Amino acid sequence: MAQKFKVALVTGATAGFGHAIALRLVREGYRVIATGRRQERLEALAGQVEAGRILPFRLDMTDLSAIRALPQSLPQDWQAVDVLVNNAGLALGLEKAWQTTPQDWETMIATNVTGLVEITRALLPGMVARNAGHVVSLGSTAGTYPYPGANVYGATKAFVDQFMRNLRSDLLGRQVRATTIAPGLCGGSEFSQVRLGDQGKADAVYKGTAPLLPDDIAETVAWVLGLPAHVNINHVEMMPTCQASAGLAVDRT
Ligand code: NDP
Ligand code: 8X3
Repeated sequence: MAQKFKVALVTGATAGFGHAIALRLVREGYRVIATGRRQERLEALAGQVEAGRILPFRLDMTDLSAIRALPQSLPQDWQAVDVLVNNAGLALGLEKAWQTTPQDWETMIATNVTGLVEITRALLPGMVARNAGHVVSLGSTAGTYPYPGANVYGATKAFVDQFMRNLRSDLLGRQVRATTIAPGLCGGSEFSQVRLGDQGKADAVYKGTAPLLPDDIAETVAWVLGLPAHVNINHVEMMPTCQASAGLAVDRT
């Protein structure tokens, strides 16, 4: 089994996109290292597939020593990670910039930016040495289109997009690919519950809409990974049909 399947590491696999991506990549023929803070969710995920196809691996994206210890802290036959899916991330609050808390900003930056670059830095040398690999990161339409209350969250996602584009530059001449997937409104995950801290408010975000779903994101990840090795998708922006950019705002007071 060990050598038969390529290895993918998916961060934030305890819920939402990451959970769907992990299951999809098993179907695509990968062994998947599923990470997140909630160990019981990781165990339950592994229990959904054939033994040995998902390795539950508890990892807090704000724990820089644990991230830097990768991949040596993985079991030996899981250390050659072919695909990294940088999915773990969060938004906290929708307050205006002067009303938010510095702690919320720090948490978003620590998780969406610092954790993401650190795990990429930890796993890239192996990919470059093997001259094979693919890093897929979750950006967001919030990284391109500003909206009130997106302040630091949107900025973290803009960072992700530019970081991935710069990786492409560094990786020129290597068989290691880099892709950002930037979704818009997506339901079926814990994103809005985490952001707003209230299930009722979270449900209201999706009321009357047909949002993207985690399986749509997983499908897109499978697509970019499955393309021939000479094809690198740099950036995928995706929205549900019910969403479009809303234009510029004007204050007429
Ligand atoms: P969920 O809240 O459903 O899932 C987030 C995942 O990130 C969980 O598995 C959570 O695991 C993990 N996570 C959060 N903080 C940490 C941490 N400190 N250490 C380790 N893992 C962490 O959200 P989604 O699935 O919707 O979002 C996934 C990604 O997609 C995020 O980066 C998000 O910004 C992005 N995105 C989401 C959109 C949406 O509308 N839903 C649209 C565009 C982008 P645990 O709590 O167990 O640690
Ligand atoms: C999540 C999409 O529009 O809530 O990144 O910022 S949005």
